[in-house]
Formats: sequence, C-alpha cells, structure tokens
Amino acid sequence: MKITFCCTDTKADPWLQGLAAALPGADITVWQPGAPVADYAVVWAPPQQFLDEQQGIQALFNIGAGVDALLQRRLPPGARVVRLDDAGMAVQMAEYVCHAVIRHFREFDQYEASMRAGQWAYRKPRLRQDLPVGVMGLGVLGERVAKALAQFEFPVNGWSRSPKAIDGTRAFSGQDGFNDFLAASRVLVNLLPLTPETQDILNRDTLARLQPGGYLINVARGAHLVEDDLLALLDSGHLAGAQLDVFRTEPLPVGHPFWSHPRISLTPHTSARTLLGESIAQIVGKIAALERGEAIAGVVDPVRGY
Ligand code: NDP
Ligand code: OXD
Repeated sequence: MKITFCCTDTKADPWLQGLAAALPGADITVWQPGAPVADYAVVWAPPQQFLDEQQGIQALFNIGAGVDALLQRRLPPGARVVRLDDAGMAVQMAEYVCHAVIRHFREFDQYEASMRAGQWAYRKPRLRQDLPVGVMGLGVLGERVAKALAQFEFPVNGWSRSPKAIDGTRAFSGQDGFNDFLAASRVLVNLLPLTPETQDILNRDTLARLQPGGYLINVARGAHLVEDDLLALLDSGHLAGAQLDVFRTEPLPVGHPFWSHPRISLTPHTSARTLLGESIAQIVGKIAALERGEAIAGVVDPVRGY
C-alpha cells in the first residue's frame, strides 16, 4: 500500500514515523512533484499540482476537522475526502469555550486588574440565567461544547442544519429557527464549518439580534465573521466583548485593529490542535476499514461542503 504525505506548514518526520510504526509494510513517502499515484494521502492545504497528479487516489485524509481550504481546490475525481473526527479536539474545544465563557461571566479580567492595582474589591455576582449561551454548529465539536457548558448550568441553545436532541440544550435548526436562536442567546459560540452558506454569517444583522451586552466566541473560521461589523457593535455597546481564535487573514496582520482592542481577546488559531498520536490512530484505523471494504465516519459530502 502506498501512502503519500503532503501537508503544508507541518513537520513531516513525526507523521512519517508514526504512520510507519502503525502500518509496517506500507510504502510511506513525502510527496514530490511527479511521484506515482498513491492509494491514500495525508494532507493539509496541498498544492493544486499534487491533486492534479494524484488522479485515481482512493482517499485524502485531511489532518484537521475543517475542509474548507481543501474543497476550494479541484480534487481528483472519485477521491473521498476524510476529515478528522474529534481525534482529541472536542475536549480541547470544550476547555477553550468554557474558559472563555467563565472568564467573561465571572469577570476575571476585571478582578485581575483590580487586584494588580492593590484593590480588594467585590463585584456583584451575576446570574447565570442571564447569560444564555448559543452554540452554532452541533457537530462533533459543537455537541461536546454544548454539553460541557450545560455542566456549568448555563442555559444552552444550539443551532444546526438538521434538528438535534442534546441533553441540556434547547435545540433550534435551519433558517427558520435562526433568528429565534439568536434572540434567545447572549453569548454566541461559532462552531460551524465554513461553506458558501455560512461565510459572513457573523455580521451586523445577526450579531445585533443577540441579547444586549452580547459576547462572541469565534473558534471556527475567520471568514465567518465580518470584522468591521464586530467592531461597530462593540463601539455601539451592543456587544460587550469577543474572544477570537480565527481570523480572515492568519497570522493576524500587523496593525490590525483587533490586536489592541480592549474588549477583544485573541489566541493564534489554537483552540483545538491536531494531536499527532490520536490523529494517526484514527487515520490508520480508517485505512484498515476501507481496505476491508467497510464504511468509515468523517467522509465529507462535497455538495454540502462539510
Ligand atoms: P461537524 O461537521 O461535525 O459539525 C458541523 C455542524 O454545523 C453540524 O451540526 C451541522 O449541522 C452544522 N451546520 C453546517 N452548516 C450549517 C448551516 N448552513 N446552518 C446550520 N448549521 C449548519 O464539524 P466539527 O464539529 O468537527 O467542526 C466544526 C468546525 O470547527 C470545523 O469545520 C472547523 O472549521 C472548526 N475547527 C476549528 C479549530 C480551531 O482550532 N479553531 C479546530 C477544529 C475545527 P448538521 O448536524 O445538521 O449537519
Ligand atoms: C481544523 C483546524 O480544522 O485546526 O482542524 O482549524
């Protein structure tokens, strides 16, 4: 079996060693232009030349959950695109989002500032029923996040394309349910895939529908957010703040207004990292299943875009 590795901005050696240890006997190489067509590929943002040359390949294993960048390319006909399906990312996403919600709710930034200033000052406790959290996208990551937030007894709303039933979450679905979902939420967590339908979905109109004093947590893709609309709603006071992990341009350009905004907290696309061991185990398990002719989870529907 031939496996080719073609991942931009990724150190190849640990992947090659991990794959070789799990698949003794497989021929595993880093892709070079002109290389023969492989059976399977492990990819992240591969160049178009790679995809054009690998006509007939069976599957492309994307080493992330989001396939938006890959689907913008012309893919080899018949090749399945397989995304990472949790592989240790859901618990990281739950940590990140719960941390952001709790930091905002408990006003830990304000406590830190006052303690640094030598002030022993209490703030009036807030009520968690005043902070309903809306999770957009109830897939592998969004469901885990919604359940984790419910453990802290926040009221949780969830929105997805198809109807869902998740314990502790009030579920909304489809375009018909979108405005009601927004109106029921004060904090908004974005865990949607980036598709033509969801691009720019966080904009002046949708963010203005959140309850006053809203808070945005974007952990999905930068192109979901119309950045100037966020800035305008922060200026108007309708939004209290934002926690952003993803940006339209990454790295965030020097001089971008987000860098210094007092009510925006930033991290560098790190809310859920790809974990080497768990990802290799998942990919190898799926290759074995495909070799046995079995169905696998995480195959992307190219029409739906996720
Ligand atoms: P899934 O495919 O498992 O879930 C996607 C969810 O979004 C589903 O519930 C789906 O609805 C819903 N959805 C899709 N389109 C629409 C729509 N038009 N309207 C309403 N709901 C919609 O994805 P994951 O949970 O695994 O990942 C989500 C995203 O998180 C990734 O695509 C990626 O962009 C981002 N991500 C970011 C990371 C980071 O470090 N910042 C790390 C990993 C992922 P339905 O259930 O009905 O299909
Ligand atoms: C992913 C990501 O999609 O890292 O997995 O953003």
